[in-house]
Amino acid sequence: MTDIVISGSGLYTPPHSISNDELVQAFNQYVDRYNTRHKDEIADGTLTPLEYSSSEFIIKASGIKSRFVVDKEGILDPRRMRPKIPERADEELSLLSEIGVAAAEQALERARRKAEEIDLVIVACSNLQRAYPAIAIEIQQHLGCSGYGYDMNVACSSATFGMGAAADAIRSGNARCALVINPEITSAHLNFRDRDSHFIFGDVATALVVEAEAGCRSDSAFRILGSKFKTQFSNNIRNNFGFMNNCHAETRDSSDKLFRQNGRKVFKELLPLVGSVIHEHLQQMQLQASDIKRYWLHQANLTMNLFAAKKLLGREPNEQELPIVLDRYANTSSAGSVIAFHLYSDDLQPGDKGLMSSFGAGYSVGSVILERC
Ligand code: CO8
Repeated sequence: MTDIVISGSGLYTPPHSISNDELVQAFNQYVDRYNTRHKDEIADGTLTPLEYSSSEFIIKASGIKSRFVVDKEGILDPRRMRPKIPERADEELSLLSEIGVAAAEQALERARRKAEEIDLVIVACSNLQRAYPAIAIEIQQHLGCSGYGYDMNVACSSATFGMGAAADAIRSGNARCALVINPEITSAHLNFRDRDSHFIFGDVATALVVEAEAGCRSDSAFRILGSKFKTQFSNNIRNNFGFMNNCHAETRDSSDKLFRQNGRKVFKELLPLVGSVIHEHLQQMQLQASDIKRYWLHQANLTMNLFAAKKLLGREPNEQELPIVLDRYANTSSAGSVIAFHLYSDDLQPGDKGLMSSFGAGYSVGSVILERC
């Protein structure tokens, strides 16, 4: 069977960072304004007042200290609480493509590939900015790639599922060299007025070049030893945004058309699923958890990652084994495990093994075992 490698990775980080204190200050100003505006209903008991958010809660519950965003001003304006992202003309490159291209160009350079050598572009992410034409085809055209491209969405697991799809396309002979791109403008799908979730997400884009090992020019490639995927339906992470919204003018802008979740239930239900998928994957590959030098896990919650790694290893993981980027990037949906891989893989030696795992809405879990070439 053809050996497939990740021959390069890329990361685009937006220019603005928002600290927990800045985010909480804007949220609390919004709360004050709301409670003042509705003081009569609150006084007569017909409306519950909104409660303050707190930086202490955010850091304790999630491990997140700050997040990068494409626009800071609009999010921190208590009268607006959403990013200011001007609409672009059809002739202009879309924002999702723009940040995807920035990550892709870096990945191509690391893989020592030219865009013309790419014959498959997969945009795999949670937050596609339009229905069609596919963002992947726009990027394909912009970069000058050949072959074909398509968008896919498996929420936070999109990156690993996208890598699997790219590897399958190369093995079957449909493609020779693929770009898997994860542009996430999560700030456009996040309800910054929701105390439970306003702190969770950040914007970013990542990209990977996936190709056959034979002919690979990169000196920092990772062989894909195997992958395992699992999905199981749940409503606990949900966003009802879609083209059917147009049929219901009354509810078109309601809060269920943005991200919402039952975080506690997600924690309880998803964690065992992640543990079992990774455990079974290691067993199938006849590997022990201790054979894995690095775990590039989905970056949603610090406690969750520490718990998952401890369960696998039977002891506390150290910082080298379990790199964390969510403290400064927050949850970047599909891109989280790829950021960890991009920033924390150069030091691994030939033969060292690492495991990338993403998990989230669906539910969905992806596990990919890699070996430094
Ligand atoms: N400030 C102060 N207090 C707060 C706040 C706040 N901001 N928010 C909640 N509280 C209070 C609550 O009211 C509650 O109070 P009480 O005990 O009196 O009822 C208390 O704090 C505890 O609240 P929770 O039980 O909600 O807190 P948790 O400890 O469970 O932490 C988390 C909440 C951080 C959400 C946690 O449950 C978590 O991380 N769960 C896992 C979530 C996860 O991994 N989700 C994956 C989603 S990502 C994905 O799949 C991609 C989707 C697509 C991306 C969309 C982009 C927008």
